[in-house]
Amino acid sequence: MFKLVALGDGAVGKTSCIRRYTEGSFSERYIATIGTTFALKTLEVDLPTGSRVTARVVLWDLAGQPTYNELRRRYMAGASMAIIVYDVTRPQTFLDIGEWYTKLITVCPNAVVAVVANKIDRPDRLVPPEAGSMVEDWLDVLHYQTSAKTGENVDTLFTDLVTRAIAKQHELGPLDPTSTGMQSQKPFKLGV
Ligand SMILES: Nc1nc2c(ncn2[C@@H]2O[C@H](COP(=O)(O)OP(=O)(O)OP(=O)(O)O)[C@@H](O)[C@H]2O)c(=O)[nH]1
Ligand SMILES: [Mg+2]
Repeated sequence: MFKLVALGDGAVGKTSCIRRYTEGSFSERYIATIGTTFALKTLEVDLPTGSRVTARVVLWDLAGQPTYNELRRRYMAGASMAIIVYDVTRPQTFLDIGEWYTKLITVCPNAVVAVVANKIDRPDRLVPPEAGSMVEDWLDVLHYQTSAKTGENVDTLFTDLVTRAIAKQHELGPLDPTSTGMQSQKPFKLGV
């Protein structure tokens, strides 16, 4: 069982990427995530050693709005993977990536991280693909260009992350079973 957290500014498409991956659907309507929610996914992963394993992933979807900073810090604990998402039509969301990365690495220094350039289907794209490649070298993270709308690269993104997380777990040894956050914490909503 692996824990993944989704980070990034409000409305960049964190919920949409998770929904596309776990349910195969997409909605144009923006409904800001309140507090946290989670989804589960079971997948088969081919390891570089040639063996095939079944992995279970808990995908925590954390609200991007700044009010939830404290909550987010608590929910990042124990994550072995993270996606940091930005919206290619809003440069500010790209500029905020460094800050998200710092927040994450302070809590989860061993997490496998992917920076995700989302909404690449949009004709009004402003952040070019080269900017994402620069981040890959700068922060030593994986980098993907996705569209939750068309589904482009979404499966690849998550499958690669899980494959890397499994490889890393082999390097570091097994994690504390309570660290998925499932045993000790329940998702809850704020403001309702
Ligand atoms: N065209 C296009 N629109 C997208 C894509 N991904 C998300 N959107 C739209 O962007 C808006 C925000 O998406 P969400 O997935 O709710 O964003 P979020 O990052 O979860 O936002 P918070 O929960 O507020 O942090 C919605 O209207 C989505 O339909 C995409 O790949 N392409
Ligand atoms: Mg959301």
